[in-house]
Amino acid sequence: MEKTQPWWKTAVVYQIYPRSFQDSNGDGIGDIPGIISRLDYLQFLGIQAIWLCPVYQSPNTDNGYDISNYEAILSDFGTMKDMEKLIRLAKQKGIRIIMDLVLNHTSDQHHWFVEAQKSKENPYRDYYVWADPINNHAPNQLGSIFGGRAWKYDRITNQYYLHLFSEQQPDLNWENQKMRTKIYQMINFWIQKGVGGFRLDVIDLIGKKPLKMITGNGPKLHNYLKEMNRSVFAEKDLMTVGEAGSATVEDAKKYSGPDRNELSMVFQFEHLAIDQQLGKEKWDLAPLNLEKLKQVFVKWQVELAGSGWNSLFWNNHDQPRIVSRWGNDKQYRVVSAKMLAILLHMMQGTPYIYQGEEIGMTNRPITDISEADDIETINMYQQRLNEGYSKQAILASINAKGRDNARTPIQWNDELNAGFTTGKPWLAVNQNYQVINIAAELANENSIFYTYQKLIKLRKSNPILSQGNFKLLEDTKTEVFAYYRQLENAKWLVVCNFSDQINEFNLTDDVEKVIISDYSDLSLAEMGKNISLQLRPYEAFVVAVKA
Ligand code: TEU
Ligand code: CA
Repeated sequence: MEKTQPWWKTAVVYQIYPRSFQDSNGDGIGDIPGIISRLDYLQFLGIQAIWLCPVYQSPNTDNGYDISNYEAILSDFGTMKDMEKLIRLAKQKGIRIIMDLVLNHTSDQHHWFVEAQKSKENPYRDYYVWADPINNHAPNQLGSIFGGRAWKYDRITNQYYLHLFSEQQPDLNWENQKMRTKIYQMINFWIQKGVGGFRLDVIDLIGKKPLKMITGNGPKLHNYLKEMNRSVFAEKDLMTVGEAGSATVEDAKKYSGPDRNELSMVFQFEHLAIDQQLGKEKWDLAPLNLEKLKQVFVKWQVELAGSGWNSLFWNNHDQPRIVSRWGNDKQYRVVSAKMLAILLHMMQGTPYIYQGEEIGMTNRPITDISEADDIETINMYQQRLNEGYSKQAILASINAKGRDNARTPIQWNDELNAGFTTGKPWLAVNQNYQVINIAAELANENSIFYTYQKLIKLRKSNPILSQGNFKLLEDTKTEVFAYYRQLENAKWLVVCNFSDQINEFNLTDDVEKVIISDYSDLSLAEMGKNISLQLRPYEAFVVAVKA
């Protein structure tokens, strides 16, 4: 057991996608003054940090993940003054701002790339990844994550540049020491502004060796992270979380091991790959396999304990809404959203709440591609049409997995545009806002919101959650996901019915106290030892039991 824990081990982080959070000036785009106006709400929810998706200057090919100036704020979002004010006012409320660092690539409009394109001799040329044609073709078959080839031909210099994402997102060359130094200076610029940490976009890609077809987990990846740590993070009480889609448990230990001096933790995606066909793309849907989901969580919980740190999340701005994905967004929306929250927030790690998750916001289905905004979705649609898929099949994939599902405006109330804007929202508001909105949640003491509020409080005040060990109950029905957390004499039992059916659960412990439950009428009196409980649809509870 650790004596003094870093703050982020008992923290819950709230993710804001600024474009969709709160508009303050009627242009239909969420902005920094809008976030400032909602800090009271976030403080009431109880979170300790905000992960703010990119707010830097950007032509918005990929909604801010294509940065043209790391040290300027996109005018749609406000000014640097607004940003400084956000950092200051949030801090006064005990909330730290975690900036999103996109270090694998820039926008093609970043002045480094504008220069680099001019000639092979330009001093910025080597900041990016260039290669000669082979037999008048791209150097190899490497594909872009957003579709098509990852190499783009440049006529002026007769070379190709690498873009693992869109053509407008050229990849930075991390082998270039000067470029790395500039990046570290930029990170220090933000540290001096008083931010609480960083989320590092696709950080597993920076060690790429594209001519050898290596993208994730390249040979020098961890050297770069150690150098970055020495140059900027060391001794500064910052929280750092790297997005690492390729990370296995062994990799995560390297990134987040207590003696490794790299990052606080990583986002791994193994649990979110379970509903896609093996070896295929996320669009190739497969039903959720609950046994597999349990195995994955158990593996990460048990194997990272003491030798790394987990991030815990169901959602982000790239993922569909969890209540629509693995809960039930119709009859059992409220109770299934609470079950999913309880299941995740009782584990060891740092939980992340993606905006709107705390009120059970749902996916937003579309009937025509013209309703889509996201570049990944639009590119995939074109590509699959060319490959002969039916429109209907492609739209079904988009409605299940498309990134716009999570990007619709936050539903604040039942008024015009859900209270998000007085103008025309950049992306249509989900039509269910009259039923699902924050004002309604706050007015109802049994709402999803108050479950999240309570979970955040529990984590802050119960070391068992941050430090206790984890053990799965093996002898349950597949649909029942149950585990113990234990720290010295304290022992908690977490029981979740991951199903819209009634399921039996045999209680073998002496129950002392109910910690939290998703049905408000759960009674301790009915919870004797060796009793068979009939768990209701999506019923979840946590009880303290005799150790
Ligand atoms: O996402 C990484 C990434 O690879 C995603 O594109 C992911 O594969 C897919 O969207 C979800 O299945 C990060 C950012 O989170 C994303 O928003 C950016 O588009 C991307 O990097 C490029 O910067
Ligand atoms: Ca605005």
